[in-house]
Amino acid sequence: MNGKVLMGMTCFLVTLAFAGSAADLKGRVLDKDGMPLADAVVYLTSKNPTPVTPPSKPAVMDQVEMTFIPHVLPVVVGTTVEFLNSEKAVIRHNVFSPTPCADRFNLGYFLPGQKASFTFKKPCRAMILCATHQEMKAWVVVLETPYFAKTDGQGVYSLSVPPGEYTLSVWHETRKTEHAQALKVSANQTLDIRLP
Ligand SMILES: [Cu+2]
Repeated sequence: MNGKVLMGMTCFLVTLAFAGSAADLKGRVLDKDGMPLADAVVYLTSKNPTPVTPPSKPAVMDQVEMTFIPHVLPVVVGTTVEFLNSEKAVIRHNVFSPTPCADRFNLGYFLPGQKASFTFKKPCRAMILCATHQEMKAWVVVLETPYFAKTDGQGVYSLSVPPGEYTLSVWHETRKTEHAQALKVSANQTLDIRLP
């Protein structure tokens, strides 16, 4: 093996090693008073987007005691979401979305133990409603990036991302516009994000 080939291989291996090392990004999403915001979706996009691969198994949004669980479901484009009905009583749900990028789908009525599904083919902030229970509301946040996380009850998010330059965005149902800021990721870091 000559020196040139060896050097080429070494460069290739170093590149591989670098591409494989992801940095951990974590922190909290807070409102302007410093109170934590649950169910916010934090996601990173870049000029060279990473293609997304929908999961082979569907994502799940259940309905229990006339509540959608989870309240916010972030997925990548192409993901099929199964809507379940896990009511103990005989309660019919009729899941639909009034949102155009979710084709204003309407899954019709289904009973406990039955399910219906929809595949989200476009980036979307799809509002999910039930035609029979006006108080029921949820969101499917359809993203074009694999780098996202949802905040927990304490407003905490955590994700892993390859080093690089990104736009960090935050969606929250109470905000009309999404927060966006430039972010350079080079190592593990903690970042609290305040929404106006
Ligand atoms: Cu319902």
